[in-house]
Amino acid sequence: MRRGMTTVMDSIKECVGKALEKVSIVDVHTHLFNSSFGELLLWGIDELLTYHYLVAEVMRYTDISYDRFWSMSKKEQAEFVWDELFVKRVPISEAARGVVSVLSAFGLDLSSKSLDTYRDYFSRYSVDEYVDTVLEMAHIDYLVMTNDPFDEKERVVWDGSYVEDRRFRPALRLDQLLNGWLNNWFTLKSWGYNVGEVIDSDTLKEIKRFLRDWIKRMSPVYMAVSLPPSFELSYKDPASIIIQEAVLPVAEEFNLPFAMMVGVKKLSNPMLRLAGDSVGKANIGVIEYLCRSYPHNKFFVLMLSKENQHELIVMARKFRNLHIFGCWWFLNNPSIVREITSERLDMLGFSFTFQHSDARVLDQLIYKWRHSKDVILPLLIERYSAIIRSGWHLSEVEIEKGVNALFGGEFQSFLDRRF
Ligand code: FIX
Ligand code: ZN
Repeated sequence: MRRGMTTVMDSIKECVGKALEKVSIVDVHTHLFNSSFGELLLWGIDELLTYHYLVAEVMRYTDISYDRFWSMSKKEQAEFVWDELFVKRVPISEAARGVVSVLSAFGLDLSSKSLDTYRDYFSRYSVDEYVDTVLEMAHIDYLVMTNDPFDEKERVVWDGSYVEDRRFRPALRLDQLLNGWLNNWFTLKSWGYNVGEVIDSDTLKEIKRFLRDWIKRMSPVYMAVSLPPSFELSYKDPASIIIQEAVLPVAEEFNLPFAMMVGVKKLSNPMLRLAGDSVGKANIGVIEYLCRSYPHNKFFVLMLSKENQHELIVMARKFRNLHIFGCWWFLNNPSIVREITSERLDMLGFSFTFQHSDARVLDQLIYKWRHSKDVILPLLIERYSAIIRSGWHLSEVEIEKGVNALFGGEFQSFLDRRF
């Protein structure tokens, strides 16, 4: 790219655009399932419209009771959302625009605003055809599921009908074990693990056996937990004890990252159910202490509060066993993705994972990645232009390599490292 500066800038735009179009994406955190999990895999227009982000948004425009909304069928809820957010108003919020992006990607006529026409279109696909189509359209190499052994519907699949699909990799989710110990220790006992409510050395030994059993069964990419903003390390807190005395030792044994998703205030508004969670600033000192005290463990972290982002990026500079990822949930809006990603590029170069989808509905992969690429395109053009202005000689291959790193390549390297 050694031509005159103007053509160089034009060719950077073209090269970055091409690299973003062709990159094969690793989606490091989703709530999707492969088709062997049956109805747990959500897809299609009615699931798109009843995504909990849109439920929270639609309830702001109405005074119907929450019970009245929840008493509607999925189809009626979808029609209610469609009418309020797409017929009566322009769908300009990120989650609403996402539905528009999906419908456009399939070339559907949006001027008709006919929900039944869209339903009819999607009804022509079998689930496996639709999985292939969506993963192809979104350029997904593989995605990581969220797998909870305590979820009855899911455990049945693991006990029998699970069929591996390399495009859907498991993650062992530990919220019920860690945050729900007092309610769930007896379930663990009923499964044959000789645990007691008091977390003594014998119970810790059995918790480790449970973890090893599920790691051998699932071959997870990582173990994960979502933690409240109030989470602190304390030998009075079951989650804190089990993390330090069981999860981290077993994670190190299998060289698995421990994913900590920090800052979710569960059920701020319980009437909204899954849509009722909110956010709080967490104590970055917890991440700092764990990364420093467990140098042979790998920590895969995202935080939900915008106020935590700067200090998390600085912490990632201090600890190579900390890999930060994604613009999570309330952060996954262009204005904030732009700000967070700019600072990460400035301070971490390529040593982070730009984004994840957190998709709950298969079709969302199409819009979440399209929208994210639209945000990062100008940021990368600006940085590559700046490095050329500073005198660097840049090749097309180097641009592609950088994009690959940010879309899962550096994550894969982090998985392979043993500290
Ligand atoms: O804990 C999590 O994995 C969160 O991402 C979810 O609980 C949340 O509902 C979500 O899907 C956010 O995007
Ligand atoms: Zn999630």
